[in-house]
Amino acid sequence: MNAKPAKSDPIKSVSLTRFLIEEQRDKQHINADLRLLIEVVARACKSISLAVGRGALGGVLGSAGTENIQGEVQKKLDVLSNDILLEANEWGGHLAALASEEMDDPHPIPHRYPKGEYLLVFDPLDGSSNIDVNISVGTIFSVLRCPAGVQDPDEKAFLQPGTQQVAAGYAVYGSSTMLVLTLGDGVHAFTLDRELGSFVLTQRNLRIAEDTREFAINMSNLRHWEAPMRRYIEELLAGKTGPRGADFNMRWVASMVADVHRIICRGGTFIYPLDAKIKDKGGKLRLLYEANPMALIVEQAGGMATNGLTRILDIVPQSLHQRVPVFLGSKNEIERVTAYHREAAR
Ligand code: P6P
Repeated sequence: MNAKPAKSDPIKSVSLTRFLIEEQRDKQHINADLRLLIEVVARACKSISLAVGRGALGGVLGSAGTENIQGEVQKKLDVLSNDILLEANEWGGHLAALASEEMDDPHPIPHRYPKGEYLLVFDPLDGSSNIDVNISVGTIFSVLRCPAGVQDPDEKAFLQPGTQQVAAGYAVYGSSTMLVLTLGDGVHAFTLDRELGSFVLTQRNLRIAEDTREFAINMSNLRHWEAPMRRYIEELLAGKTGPRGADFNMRWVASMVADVHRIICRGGTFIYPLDAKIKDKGGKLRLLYEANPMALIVEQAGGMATNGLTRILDIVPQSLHQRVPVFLGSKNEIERVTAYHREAAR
């Protein structure tokens, strides 16, 4: 007799709504506005998951024929995901402004709606180069408080170090759609129950193993890397007979959300270092809506996140779309590769 697939028992299972109410009422970790913000973002991610999941049937694959401030060709789903998040968050009264990878400047809350105390900054669809080939993509978001007394937040209001984040999370649109969230007290994962139409808590307090034998990096850039980066990777590639005395495995999805999710689930490192090609830009990944939210999540799960020299969350942003090198994941490996960079810098 085949075992029946375990259905999520709606009585025993904890929905995202119930989890957030308990975080607000029982633990006073969040207030009603932040609870509403997270629920609204989660609902928007459900809509994005539907659009992504339609693939070629949804008529939204391929290029939108426009470029964003990054100089990247926008996919139709980039623009659609951005619009979904804007529309979902404008009217609730919980935000003072929004900012996005896909928009040059912050998006003000229309005057017809009340404003709130929070700023939301997001990458609406990270890894979008993978959409047309059906590889996992995701949404990354970060929540900051609007500085006191600022009525009309401009770019400057967003330029806060990552330690100021009150929440951060990502949705990964993979074989299942998951929402991974931190409110500053651990990292928790929710899986979208498509029949119930709601996110159900499936893992509490995720922890990243301090040691790992798995690394994620785009090896095609090896010839462009700085010496400490080449030293670190060459030691991993040398395996058992090399200085590390162990064999290592490599992954690279080219969707930060997918690579980070794997690390949250089973350990590992994700590295996008400075290289000669992107040195003048300061790096590949964006600080405010990729590096910072992922760094908060990784640290909350017991991992580490640096730019090769200093803690990512301590960096004071100079501009909305600022880029940084990213080294994150299993603590002992990130400590080692960061030590190599600091040694070289001395
Ligand atoms: P490369 C996707 O465009 C992204 O911003 C991250 O999600 C991903 O990790 C990285 O860029 C991939 O970069 O140079 O390997 O295409």
